[in-house]
Amino acid sequence: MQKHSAIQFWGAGTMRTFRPLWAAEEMGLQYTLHPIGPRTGETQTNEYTQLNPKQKVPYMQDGAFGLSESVAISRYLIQRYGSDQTLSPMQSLESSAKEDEWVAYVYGELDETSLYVMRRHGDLAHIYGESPAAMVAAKAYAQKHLAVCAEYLQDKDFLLNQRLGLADIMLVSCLDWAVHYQFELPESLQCYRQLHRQRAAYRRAYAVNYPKTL
Ligand SMILES: N[C@@H](CCC(=O)N[C@@H](CS)C(=O)NCC(=O)O)C(=O)O
Repeated sequence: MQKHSAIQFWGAGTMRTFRPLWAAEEMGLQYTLHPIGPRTGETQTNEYTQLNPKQKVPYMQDGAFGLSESVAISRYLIQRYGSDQTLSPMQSLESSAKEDEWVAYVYGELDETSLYVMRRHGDLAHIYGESPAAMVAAKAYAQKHLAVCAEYLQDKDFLLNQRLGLADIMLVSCLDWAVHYQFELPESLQCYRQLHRQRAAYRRAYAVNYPKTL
């Protein structure tokens, strides 16, 4: 276990908070987790707002360096602490661009445009309003893009370079979210998801992020 006890994470219990925890576990990083929840009032305190004015989780500090956004935090950790043995930063402009392509696609189309829209108008309808039409459209939109991922992953275990990377962390976390919302995944995505859920680091991060579900 590497010693990086200066790393602190805030936030637990959602797919966004899971991503940096999974990356950290893959790299054997030591960290302190403040498992605050998004709608518990804990993100609204003065102390937390000073750290992250967005009042959202996840948030990370590595020493004096603070960062929000699940993608940015996960990428920072990989760039700073990754290695060939664990998660490694992309080595060329082209591979980095390919990773960006997948990460932007999964985050933009599956997370924000589909699953989070379903969350806003489903679980969080008391805040954002009921919208059955938005729910139906978001689900259909997710299915379209899950089919694109499924086709690509017919003959692959990883999105890029035959090894786990940020793009996989993004996609697996969205697949977990989709399954939680009762999506029936195409077969190749079911196989891909099951493969990665067996990883020891995934399981450790899951136990830390969702202690109440175990
Ligand atoms: N784009 C951000 C989204 C963060 C986000 O929306 N987090 C939710 C929990 S999943 C949150 O903190 N919600 C509280 C709120 O909106 O008040 C990321 O990927 O980290």
